[in-house]
Amino acid sequence: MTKQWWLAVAGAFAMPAFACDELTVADAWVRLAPPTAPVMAGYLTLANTGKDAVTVRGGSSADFERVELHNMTHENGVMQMRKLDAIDVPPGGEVALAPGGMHLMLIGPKHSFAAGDQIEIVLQVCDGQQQTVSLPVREAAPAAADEHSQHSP
Ligand SMILES: [Cu+2]
Repeated sequence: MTKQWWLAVAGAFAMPAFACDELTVADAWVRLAPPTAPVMAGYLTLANTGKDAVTVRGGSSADFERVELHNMTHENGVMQMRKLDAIDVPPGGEVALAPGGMHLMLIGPKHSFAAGDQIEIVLQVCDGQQQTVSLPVREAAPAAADEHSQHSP
């Protein structure tokens, strides 16, 4: 009886934490789209400074009908867009959602946006945890993410 009690306590402490580490977000932006555009694309780099992998399972925004995780791939010379169920950010690693690759697909804008607006997106991470990120609306990629900036003389 006593032994079982101790096992139960040990088990409780050994259980994986439901809370996972927060992701650090950089280079976040949403590409400005015409007011009639049915979707917009959001980009950001997710960095995990914790010891455990952090899984992003999706997102939502008050400004859109829904938010999906997407990936662009080249298949037989054709660009294809696929919905992802989740994106894993490994411990100590980072994952870039950037033009031409993975992105946040913002579906069904509820109003129009202008450059400089901030779009708040709630990411679903790990087991039901939420992390709110703010993405500024821009006409083009931030200079830091522009590969041409590396070619300056
Ligand atoms: Cu997409």
